[in-house]
Amino acid sequence: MKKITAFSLLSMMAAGTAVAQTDSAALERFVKQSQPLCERQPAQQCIDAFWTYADLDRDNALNLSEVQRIRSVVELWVVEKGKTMPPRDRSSILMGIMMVDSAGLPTLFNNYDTSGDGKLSQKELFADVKLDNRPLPQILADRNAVDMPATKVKLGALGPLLDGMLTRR
Ligand SMILES: [Ca+2]
Repeated sequence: MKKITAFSLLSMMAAGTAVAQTDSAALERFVKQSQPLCERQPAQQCIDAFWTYADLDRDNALNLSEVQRIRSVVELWVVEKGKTMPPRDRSSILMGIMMVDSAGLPTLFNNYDTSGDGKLSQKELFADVKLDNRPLPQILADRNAVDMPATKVKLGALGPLLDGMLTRR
């Protein structure tokens, strides 16, 4: 009896690892496919690609567990890629995860979920960004396209960091 329990525990753990590695591989594919699209195509295409990747239950919105999953998968992916990733990219992603964790992902989620229905729509996520036909990174770097005061409020504890990041550009 004990053996069966240990075995099923082991296989559960193995299954868990397999799922995690598949998740990380899926993220790798998503990043590779979306990078050229996000750099060159109108922002909406990049957002739609992200949504297709992130919205697991296909209800057109992201719930907290979908967002938490992305956070975990990104961490796993960075750890797995390890030294094959440029150190600067690696440390900025890990720094991002640390910042999100210190602010608290559920808190950030609730700040963006302005309707309070537990789901994040594209509209809510980009409520403070004036999207146009430029690629998303260009829009996000444009102070006139991003409502900074509103974004700072939503980022809460991370708000002050936004100034630092912008002055470094
Ligand atoms: Ca969803």
